[in-house]
Amino acid sequence: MSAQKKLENKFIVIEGLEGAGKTTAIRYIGNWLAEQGVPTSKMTYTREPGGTKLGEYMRDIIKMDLNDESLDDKAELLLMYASRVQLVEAVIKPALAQGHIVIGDRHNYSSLAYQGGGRGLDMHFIHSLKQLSLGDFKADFTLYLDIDPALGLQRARGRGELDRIERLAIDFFERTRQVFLNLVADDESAVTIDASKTPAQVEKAIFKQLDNWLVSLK
Ligand code: Z5A
Repeated sequence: MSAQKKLENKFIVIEGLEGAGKTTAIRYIGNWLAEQGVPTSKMTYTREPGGTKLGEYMRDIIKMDLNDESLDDKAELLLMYASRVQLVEAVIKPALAQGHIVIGDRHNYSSLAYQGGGRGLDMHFIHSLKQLSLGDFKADFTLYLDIDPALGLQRARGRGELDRIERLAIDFFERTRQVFLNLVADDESAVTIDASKTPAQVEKAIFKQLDNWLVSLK
């Protein structure tokens, strides 16, 4: 079977802390897919929160700074899921059904890591919410870009002002990172990439992991 055929209907997700280089890595994934003969017309890119008209409104709310009212942690989680369900049902599933490869900038791991690890919300609650709203739907392959939070935030800072979540204390991101690492360790369809390396080294590592994954596909 050709590589292109094997890759049809696959959902690849990139995860990581801010400044890990997800945006950059997504370009590398697109280049790798093109090398496998996948036409760009068969690649669908998504981001979370967001990726749909309604989801982008929710993203604005999530990032919004309200001086006189703070977003409750559970409300934040529910907004992440509202945005995700809208994206999965309106964009991701239809694209996969048409044989597209979907490349997602963040997905379910982010809620477990940020809202579960960072905010300290109950993991069972998040797992139940995921199961109730999306059932067994999950990424076929997850690339987690691992970075020391201090370095990630330094990179993010170089790009402009930090948002509401990015301004949280460093231990929030340490807890978030730990959950990401635990999730990858327990998931055979997920790998860790050392994102502290140079862009060229990160690109090489991503290509290598994608090559290995492709070989494993039937
Ligand atoms: N969030 C959540 O809490 N729960 C959820 O369920 C979901 C999300 C889905 C989304 O913000 C926020 O929502 C995020 C998590 C939370 N909040 N925080 N904090 P976002 O989408 O706006 O932000 P992001 O996902 O964190 O993306 P980012 O900040 O743009 O990071 P990035 O895409 O990983 O980084 P980048 O833009 O590719 O790179 C950052 C800079 O580093 C840039 O100048 C690059 O040129 C540079 N860079 C990239 N790679 C390298 C290497 N290898 N070396 C040196 N410099 C590099």
